[in-house]
Amino acid sequence: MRSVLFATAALLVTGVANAETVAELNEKELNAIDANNDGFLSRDEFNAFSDYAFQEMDEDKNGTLGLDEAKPFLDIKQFQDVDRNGDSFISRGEYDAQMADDFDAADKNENGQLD
Ligand SMILES: [Ca+2]
Ligand SMILES: [Ca+2]
Ligand SMILES: [Ca+2]
Repeated sequence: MRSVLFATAALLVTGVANAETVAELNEKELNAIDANNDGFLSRDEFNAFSDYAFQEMDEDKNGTLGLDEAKPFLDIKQFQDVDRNGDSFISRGEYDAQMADDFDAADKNENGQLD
């Protein structure tokens, strides 16, 4: 599966709609997430960014993403992929699991950071 939520998060922070994977993020987008500007995206930086993105999406601040909240960013298929227990809400746990999977998938050489 593609890095759906990461793309979503990238969209929120950078306003760039077509970055579908980490690999497609350009230098400017990466810099927005790379807090210490070392040119690498560490897991901590990724988690901070992911937390920010969740809170931006969770408009009613109830700690889950409903279909209405996710609709601007995910199509129904993507939503269902992330909603692992099928209750029509993306919980924080489901979101974090997806983001962790996205990070692992993007970290091809498994050095704990994206470069
Ligand atoms: Ca960094
Ligand atoms: Ca919500
Ligand atoms: Ca769910």
